[in-house]
Amino acid sequence: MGSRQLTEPTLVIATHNKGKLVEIADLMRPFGVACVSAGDKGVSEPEETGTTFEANAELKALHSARATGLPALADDSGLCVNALNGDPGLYSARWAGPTKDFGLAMRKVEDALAAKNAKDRSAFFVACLTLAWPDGHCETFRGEVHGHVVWPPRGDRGFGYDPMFVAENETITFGEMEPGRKHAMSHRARAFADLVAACIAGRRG
Ligand code: ITT
Repeated sequence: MGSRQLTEPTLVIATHNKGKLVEIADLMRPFGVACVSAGDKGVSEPEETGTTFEANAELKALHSARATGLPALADDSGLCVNALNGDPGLYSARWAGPTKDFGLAMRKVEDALAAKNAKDRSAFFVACLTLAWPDGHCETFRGEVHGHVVWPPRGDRGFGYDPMFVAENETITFGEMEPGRKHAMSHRARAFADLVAACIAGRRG
């Protein structure tokens, strides 16, 4: 059976993270779908109780879809560092603490690597995107981008852990990269390309 198509004119972007919101709005722009954020719709942030990126993306998308009566797109993502057994992973947002201080979160990653005297600095970003409808139907897509983490962080573009991540075959961090170039290779862009092919293809223009 094929994937459900997004035919509605308006989509809720089910995130309270400004950096993600900007990226998802950029990626959606060519498809002529009006995007509103969950925050603008007054939707609360659900508790992320899932044990996988997929489960958390579905829980967030369904929460917004049911609260608004509109289809909703959520992203659950994180940075997985191999020498740290995949941490901060699902807890990437939580490592930044209540003030969402990603300088602190990046320092925690570096300190954890130093504590292990780790030589392996390989890491990857994961993004799971779920498109959910108010009737409970979900379509979920996963994207990854592999690379390594550097210290000190470099660049003030992007968000979150971008200043410490260098993708394979690149020399600059995502924090130094022009946004269009990040969108050509990121975990989020890869998941998004599959979502478009499955659920939005044909809508462009
Ligand atoms: P929502 O749940 O409201 O979407 P959040 O920030 O809590 O926002 P997550 O639970 O998915 O989102 O946490 C993922 C964290 O991983 C996020 O806060 C970022 O710091 C980090 N992250 C995800 N994608 C990233 C990217 O492209 N660049 C840098 N950091 C990223």
